[in-house]
Amino acid sequence: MRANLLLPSPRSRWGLGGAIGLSLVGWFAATTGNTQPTGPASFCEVYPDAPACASGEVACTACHTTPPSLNLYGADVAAALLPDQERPLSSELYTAHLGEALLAVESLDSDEDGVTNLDEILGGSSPSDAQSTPAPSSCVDEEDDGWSLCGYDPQYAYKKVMLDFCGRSPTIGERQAFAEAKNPTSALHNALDECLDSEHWRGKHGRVWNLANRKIGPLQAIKSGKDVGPIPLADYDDDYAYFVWTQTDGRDVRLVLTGQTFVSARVDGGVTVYEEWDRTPDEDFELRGYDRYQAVVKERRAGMLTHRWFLMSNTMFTSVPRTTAAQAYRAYLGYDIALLEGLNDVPGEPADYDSKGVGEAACAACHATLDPLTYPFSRYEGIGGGVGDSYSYSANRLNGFTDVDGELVAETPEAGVLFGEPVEDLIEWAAVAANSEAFRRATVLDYWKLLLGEAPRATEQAEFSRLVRDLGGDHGYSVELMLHDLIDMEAYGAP
Ligand SMILES: [Ca+2]
Ligand SMILES: [Ca+2]
Repeated sequence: MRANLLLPSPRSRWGLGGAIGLSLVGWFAATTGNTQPTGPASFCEVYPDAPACASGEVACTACHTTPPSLNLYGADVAAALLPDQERPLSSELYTAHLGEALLAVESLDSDEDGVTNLDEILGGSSPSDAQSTPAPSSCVDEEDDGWSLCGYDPQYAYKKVMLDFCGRSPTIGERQAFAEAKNPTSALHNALDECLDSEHWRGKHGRVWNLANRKIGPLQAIKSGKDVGPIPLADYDDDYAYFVWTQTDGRDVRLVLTGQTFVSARVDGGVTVYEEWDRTPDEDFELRGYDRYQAVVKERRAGMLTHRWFLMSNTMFTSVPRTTAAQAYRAYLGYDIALLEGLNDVPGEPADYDSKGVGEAACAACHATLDPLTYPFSRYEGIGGGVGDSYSYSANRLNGFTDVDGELVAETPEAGVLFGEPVEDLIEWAAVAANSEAFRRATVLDYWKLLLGEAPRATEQAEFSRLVRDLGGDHGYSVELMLHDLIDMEAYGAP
């Protein structure tokens, strides 16, 4: 029965199968074109400051049109890669020699637009598209209307802080006061502190709240609680409230993945109040009823990864919930496996406990990463189907799937592997994730894009990398401290 209860097209929104299948056919058929899963990471080891590497790994489109077809640059790289060696190359040879091939084609102009491949890579344009060339520096060092066009401008930064964080332009009086401030830096940071408390920034449906849209994937039709939909299954207001709470008031942003309490949001006199709460599943059931209660016991909670909405909308009816793990990897760590990002093969995987055929060559590359990434999620119930209550933790959950997925599914381990590191369960998975550079990078990138409208440019890589590093150091994982640093950066305050 479980496969028949369909929700409003969630498959098409969240389903990975199609995308992975398509990409992987390309990936593997492409061995003649010398493509391997290690390519994107190797590229970024050679060009760590390339804008295309802002997320840690370059997209496969750096070398491909649609895999397996190589683009102009990819074709030059392939030709320069051990040209005397028989094809297809082994992955060892490929990995060992890709760097040399990249260097060998740096001085070429693959797309004949007059700019060398190296200048294009570092300048953030495509070495394979003649229409794409590095943007000329917009900085002309002269004064114009009192604005410094090059370098950081406190007046400009102040106006931007007011707009970005308070949602309004400063009044004439405020601008005057800022211009006359003895210490513009501290005036700027005072303004930021005030605006960080504004409804525009941290209120219900404010900017931080909306930053969670892609992570949560709200669907009003199946929402429970306030603004209930026709088929109430879970209340994503829990997820939004929890997210905003982790991002504000100096809290440790790692709680997104590691916290074991919940948060509610209520609007009191026009101000959104976030309140942490901690109830057992039974207590929450008593208080909020079947369609809203959070069913995972405290010691098995891993922040937003075990919230009811997340399990409902991702795990749904599956035994080995790959979509859930893929969404966690993409939403919180910045790696989209469907785009062949963040691949770390685990030897012996995929074992294919649920008999989905993922061991076949066309699937194996992604699933050697994705499946061990997924096992720790397999003990959390989705929509019915297992052995316990929906959205709860059940150690022997997979026993409830042997009739559908075969006897072997019950052998699926709970232990898995994330970033090459073995983890016993989802609690350890979440800890490894929360302490990773990938998580810091994804967190900073969210705010960078929110405030600057795009990923870091070539010239901004150093500032971006500093924020990623300091979030785990000087900022003590506080988003607000990170933002205080961000508004001091040239990327933010140079008009
Ligand atoms: Ca070129
Ligand atoms: Ca170009």
